[in-house]
Amino acid sequence: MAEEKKLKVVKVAKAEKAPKVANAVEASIDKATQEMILRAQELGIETVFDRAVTMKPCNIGMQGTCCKNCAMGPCRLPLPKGGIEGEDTRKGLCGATANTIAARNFIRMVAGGAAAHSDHGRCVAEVFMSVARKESHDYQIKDPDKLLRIAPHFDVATTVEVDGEVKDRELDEIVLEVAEKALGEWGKAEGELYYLKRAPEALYEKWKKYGVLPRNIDREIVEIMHRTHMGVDQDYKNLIKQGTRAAIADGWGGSMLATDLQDVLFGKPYPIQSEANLGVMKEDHVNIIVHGHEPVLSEMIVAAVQSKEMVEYAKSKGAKGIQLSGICCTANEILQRHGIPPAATFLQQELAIITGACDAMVVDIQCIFQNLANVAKCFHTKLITTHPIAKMEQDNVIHIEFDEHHAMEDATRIVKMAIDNFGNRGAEVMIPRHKSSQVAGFGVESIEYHLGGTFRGTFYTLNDNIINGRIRGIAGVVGCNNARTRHNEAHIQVVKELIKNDVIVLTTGCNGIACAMEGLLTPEAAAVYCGPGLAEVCETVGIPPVLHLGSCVDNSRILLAATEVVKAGGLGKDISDLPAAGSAPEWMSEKAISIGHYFVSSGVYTIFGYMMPTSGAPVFHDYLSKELEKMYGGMWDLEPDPIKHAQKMIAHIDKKRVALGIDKARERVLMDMADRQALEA
Ligand code: BF8
Repeated sequence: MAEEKKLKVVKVAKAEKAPKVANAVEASIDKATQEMILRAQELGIETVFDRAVTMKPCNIGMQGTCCKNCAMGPCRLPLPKGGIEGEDTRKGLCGATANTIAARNFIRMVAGGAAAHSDHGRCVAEVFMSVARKESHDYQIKDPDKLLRIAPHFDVATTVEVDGEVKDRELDEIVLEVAEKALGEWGKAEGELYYLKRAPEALYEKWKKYGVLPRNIDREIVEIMHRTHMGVDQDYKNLIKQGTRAAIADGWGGSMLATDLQDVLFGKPYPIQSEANLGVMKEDHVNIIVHGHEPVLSEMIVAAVQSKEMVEYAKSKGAKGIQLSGICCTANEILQRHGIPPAATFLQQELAIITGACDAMVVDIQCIFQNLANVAKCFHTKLITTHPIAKMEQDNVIHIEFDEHHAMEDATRIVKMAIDNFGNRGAEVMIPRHKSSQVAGFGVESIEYHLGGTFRGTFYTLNDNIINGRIRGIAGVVGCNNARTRHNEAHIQVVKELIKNDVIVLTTGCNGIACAMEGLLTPEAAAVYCGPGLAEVCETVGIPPVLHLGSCVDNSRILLAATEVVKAGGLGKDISDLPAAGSAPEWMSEKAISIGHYFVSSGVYTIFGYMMPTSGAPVFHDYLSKELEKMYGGMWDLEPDPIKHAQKMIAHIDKKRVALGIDKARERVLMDMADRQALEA
C-alpha cells in the first residue's frame, strides 16, 4: 500500500550534474536527521531540506524593505551594494521611507507573534473558565498551590476575614475570580495588564515613562495593524513604540498567562527524565505523535494513551504498546509535565512520518508544515488536524475538532484511530536509532528549590554563585530551526561555547529539543562541556548546565526567573543590570521576533543568528540597538557566526559584571546579606 501511494508524490528533481536535493551532512549536524534526509531522497520524497536548495529567499524581503501594504505596490527599496552615501532618498509610491517600511514590517511580525502566543493563551484561559464554571469535567485544577501563587497578581484575595478571624477562601471562588480577571486581559476597556507589576519596579517605571504599558492584549495587536495600514504611522520611532507595547503584552501578558494557567490546570513542571530524537519511536508500538503548541489537547491524549483500555486495545491489534512522542512546543509541554519524549524539532517534522512508523500525527496550531499532508500520502500515516483555526486543504487530512467539553472522548477517538491504523503500515519502516537522555522540566519554582533549597526557597544561591564568579552569567538561548542554516549547528555551538565559559543556559522551544538531542540536558554534561566554575555548581546541586524551561510561551518563565534574581539581591535593581543575555541562533518565526522584542524591552541584550529583517533600513536597524538600549537597557544584535555570537553574549555579560563591581570576584566567597547590601550601594 505504501509502495502504491508513494508514486503520487512529487519526486525530487534528479538532474545529472548537480542534483537539486539537499546534502544531508550539510543540512544537519544530527545523525538521525541526516539518515532520514537520505532515506527521504531514496524514496523520492521531497522535504524542507530539499526545498531550501531549490528555492532561494527574496533578498529585498530579507532586508525588510518591501512594502505590500497597498495595491500601488509592492514597493521594493533594496539597499544599494556598498550602502548609502549621503541622504537616503529611497521611497515608495506614497513616499514611505525605508525606515517606515522596515519598521512597519517589523512590528507586523511582532503582531503576528504576539497574536499567536496570546491566542494560545486565550484558548487556555477559556478552558480554565469552563473548569471554573464546572462545565468541562475532563480538566481539573491540578495545581492549587500555583493558583494561590498567581491569584494575588490579579488582586484576587486568597483569604477572607470572618468574625475577625482570617480564613482561607474557597478554592472554587478563587478559580472563578482568577478566570474572569485573566480572560479580561484580552479585551478590558480600561487600565493596564495586571502582570506588568510582576516586573522589577525599575523596569515598570521605564515602561511607564516611555508610554508603552499595554492596555489589553488584543488592542495592542489591533493597533499595530491600524498603524501599519497605508497612510497612517510614518515615524519609525513611533511605530516601534507600538511594537514594544504589543511585545510586552505578549511576554508579560498572553504568554505569561498561558504558562500560568497551564501550570494551574496541568501542574507546574518539576525536573523529569526523558529522551529525545527520532529514535524514541518504537517499531513494535503504535506511534502517535502530537505536534503544535497548545497542551489542552495533548494532555488528554497523554491520559488516553496511558489508559488500560487503550493499551489493551493496542495489544489486541498486535502492538506491544503505545509510544507517544511530540514535535515542537507541544513536545515541550508534555515533556515537562509527563516526561513524554520529543521525537523531533521543527525541521524534522516530515522525517517523523518518513520513518514509516508514525500511525497518527495529531496537530493543532503553529509551526506545522502543510507539506506534512503530502508526505503522509506516501505512507499509512493518519494526519489529523484538531483546531478550528488550523485546517489543511489536502484531502487526505482528517479533521477532528477538539472541544474541551468532551475532551477525553475526542482524545480517545484519535488514539483509537491510530491503533486501528497500526496494521496498515507498509514494509518500509526505518526508525533511526539515535536518541539521547535528558532531564527537563525546570521552572521558576524548581530552580528556586534546586538552587535555593527549601530552607532558603529563593534565588540566593544562584546569585551568590554569580557574584563569586563560579557562574559568569545567565543566558536564555531559545527558538526555532531555520532551513536556511544547518539544522541545530548554531544552537549547539552557541550553547557549548556559553557553558564552556561558565555561563548557565536557560532554554526553551526547539533549542531545548536540540540541546536534549545533543545530550546537554543531563547533569553529566557538566563535567564534559562546562568551565570549572559552572561544572562545580552543577555537580554540587545535581543539575544540568542547560536548564529546560519548556515551550516558547514559557519564555515568560525566563522573564520571571530574571526578576527573581533581581529580587534576591546583589545584582542590581533591574533585569538590565544582570550579567545576562538572550539568543535565538536559528530563529525563523514571527513569534521569535515578538519574543526577542519583549526581551529587549525588558532590558535584555538579545542577539539573533541568521539575519535581521531590518538590514535594508540602516537607521531603523541601528535604532533597535543603540537607542532602545538607552531607554530599556536591552538591545537587539545580530551575529550569524555561532562562536562570535556566543562571545558577544559573554562580552555583554562581562560588561555587566564590571558595572556591578563583581568582575574580580572569582575567589570562592559565599556572600551574606551584608555583602550583598554593600554591593547594592
Ligand atoms: O513556539 S521554537 S520552530 S516550535 S516558533 Fe516553532 Fe520556533 Fe520551534 Fe514552538 Ni517557538
